[in-house]
Amino acid sequence: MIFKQLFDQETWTYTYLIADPVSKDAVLIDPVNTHIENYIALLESHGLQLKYTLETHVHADHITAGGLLRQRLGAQTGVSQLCGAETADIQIQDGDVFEFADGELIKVIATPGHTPGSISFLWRDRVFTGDSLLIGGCGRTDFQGGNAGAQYDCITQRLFTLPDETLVYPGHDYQQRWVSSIMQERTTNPRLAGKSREQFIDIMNNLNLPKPRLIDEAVPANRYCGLDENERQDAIVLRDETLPLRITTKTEDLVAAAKQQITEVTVEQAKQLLEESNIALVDTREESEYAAGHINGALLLPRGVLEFKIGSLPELADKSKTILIYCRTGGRSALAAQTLQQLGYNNALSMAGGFEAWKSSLTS
Ligand SMILES: N[C@@H](CCC(=O)N[C@@H](CS)C(=O)NCC(=O)O)C(=O)O
Ligand SMILES: [Fe+2]
Repeated sequence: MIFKQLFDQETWTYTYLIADPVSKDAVLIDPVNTHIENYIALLESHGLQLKYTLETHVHADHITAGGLLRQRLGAQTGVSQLCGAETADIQIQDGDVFEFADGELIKVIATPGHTPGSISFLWRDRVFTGDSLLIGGCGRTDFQGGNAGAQYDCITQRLFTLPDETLVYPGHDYQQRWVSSIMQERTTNPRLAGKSREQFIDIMNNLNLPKPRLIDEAVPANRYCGLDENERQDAIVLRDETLPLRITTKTEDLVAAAKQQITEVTVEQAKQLLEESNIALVDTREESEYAAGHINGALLLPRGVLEFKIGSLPELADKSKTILIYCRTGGRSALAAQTLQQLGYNNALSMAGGFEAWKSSLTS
């Protein structure tokens, strides 16, 4: 597996990349908007496909790159449902499990206190605690609905009960420390080790920290996955209110849900449509697949960059035009047709069986 701890020195924020070099699935935890180009370059350098961006909470001190990464790469954004970030694709709940690559699991542990929607992510032997538990400290609880008692309870009952050797990767560190462990924090964290709930609450109520510099800008932006005001309206349109808010982790589930909402046509029907009318034909596979062979006249529009690139294709400017989409076997094209519907195209059709079915119809 690929694991990288990235650092934003402006806000002392840690971002984490977890990826599988075989399946190419990648996940980013707490990405920062100013680093978007670095993330894209990093993903590209390993040939990775970003599947999810996950937030530990609605941050007060920096703006997330989640919304931009959705626009640019099609990655789904995940934020706790208690964060009030309604444009996030996945409204995360305690106990949710994100599956990626071949059986890699990221488990969600609700750790409220710094904010009501703060969560931690457990992957293999490491836990990403956001600002719930920091190295030798913890996130403040004096704004954004913070609650010191809740923070004490979740740290002592949920995080400190993980195996001692579990590595703790925090959301920030203001002294250039990178990683800790559950045992180290349980036994040495000055706010928690040997402290009662009352003592902890007393400490937290007397920190007297200045307000984060960017709070007035960051909190509202992060509730829209970091998008600025001009982009928010689009984000609302993109979010499909008819999809369940619960997470669907398996691609097959997403495809099955998409197929309920879109219209599929057979290869024979597709051929007829192409002969009879002026429709747009879209190949939504990757560039390399397209280069290896495609249906004559098809426009290349890979699903991962669909929302991002569609505006540059004049053939797709008319949203009432019939658009026939295909991929290799019909899964990605169903998802792409669904996305087009969400973008306001009312005649997007997916070709069942994809290019494979098309090729066998020519030889049979
Ligand atoms: N000086 C920083 C303060 C950042 C801050 O308050 N960070 C929050 C997390 S969002 C916190 O809990 N800090 C804990 C601490 O400073 O001990 C800024 O202006 O951004
Ligand atoms: Fe925070």
